[in-house]
Amino acid sequence: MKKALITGITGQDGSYLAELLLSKGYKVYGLVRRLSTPNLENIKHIYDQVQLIPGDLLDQGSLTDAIKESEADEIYNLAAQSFVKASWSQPVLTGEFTGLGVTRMLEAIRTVNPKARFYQASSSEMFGKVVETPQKETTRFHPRSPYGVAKVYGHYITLNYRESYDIFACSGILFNHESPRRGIEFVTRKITDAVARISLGKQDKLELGNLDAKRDWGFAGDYVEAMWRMLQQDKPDDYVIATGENHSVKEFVQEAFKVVGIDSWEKYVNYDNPLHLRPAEVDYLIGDYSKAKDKLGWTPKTSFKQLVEMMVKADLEREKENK
Ligand code: NAP
Ligand code: F7E
Repeated sequence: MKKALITGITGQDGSYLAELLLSKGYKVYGLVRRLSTPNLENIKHIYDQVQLIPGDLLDQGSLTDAIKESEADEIYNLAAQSFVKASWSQPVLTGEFTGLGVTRMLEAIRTVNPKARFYQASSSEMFGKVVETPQKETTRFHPRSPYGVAKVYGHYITLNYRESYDIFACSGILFNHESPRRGIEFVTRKITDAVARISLGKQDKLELGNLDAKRDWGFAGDYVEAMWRMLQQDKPDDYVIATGENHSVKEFVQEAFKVVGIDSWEKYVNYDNPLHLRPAEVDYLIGDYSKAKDKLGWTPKTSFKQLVEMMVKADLEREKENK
């Protein structure tokens, strides 16, 4: 039986990846940090099938112990401070978790089990102020936030451990991916939850920032399959994972309101709210996933329309239950 360790198992991607690996017969371990109130909502349905190990990306000893205890063949580093906006108010913490945390994981692998395969969650935020369109593995990085900068560091330290120590280390450069398990502060969930609440008469207005930014949005459930495929190859490499299609935040809003039968979305939405604008914006992202298609045989399965509908319907169900 293969063994896998997932950092960030309680997050959106960690929970979908855990489901996928369990379905493939893996023994799944998840690293969880200590919180005063445990955050296990995303994994409550598989809680008794996974083994949780306490640890924190800030604490080298706990990472070393987790790799020893799990004896993992595959290690997926999904944990991070992942909210771009928060990275301006907590830039040092973001650097510690999202940047140096990767080095701590790689050091733990190097000292405990350098034969383990490693996946690093890199991000399209590394392209930031894009220098070419669509963005691919060879596109030069120009990050626009402390988060993006920390991810560039994580990306290159992963490459460096591959070249220095021959560790099987891969980076997936994933474009935005969403789901009903997306954190509520990210724009897609914020919109779908508000649309559900507005249609049920529980909320009047939705406050947003910049509606013109364009993102290449896919479904998280499709993207974790690509992570797993990267670690099954003969050689470690880096891959862009995307849909090859992008939409503006405004289009996402329109599509979400359509799901509940509201065409006049403008009545319910305030935008350019300074609270939700960023010191530097990433205006336009669209990924070229042809390398992943050729080498991994991976393609996205869920369309933009299906994704929006899935998220609005899940929030409607949730909001009906939370009377
Ligand atoms: P997420 O939902 O925000 O999950 C982040 C996870 O990291 C949570 O389980 C969180 O645990 C954990 N974590 C945070 N700080 C930690 C620490 N110091 N020690 C241990 N665990 C810690 O993120 P996601 O959307 O699933 O994304 C997964 C990864 O992919 C992240 O690295 C993200 O930056 C990257 N990424 C995401 C996207 C996207 O569109 N979703 C695109 C590209 C890259 P708690 O439950 O305790 O908070
Ligand atoms: O913003 C605009 C905002 O916070 C998307 C993370 O998973 O994907 C994610 O980062 C866009 C931006 O995601 C609001 O200005 C407008 O242009 O949902 P987001 P993100 O910043 O793209 C990348 C790939 C990651 O790696 C990250 O971990 O939407 N926007 N109004 C807003 N955004 C938010 N959050 N809230 C608003 O009210």
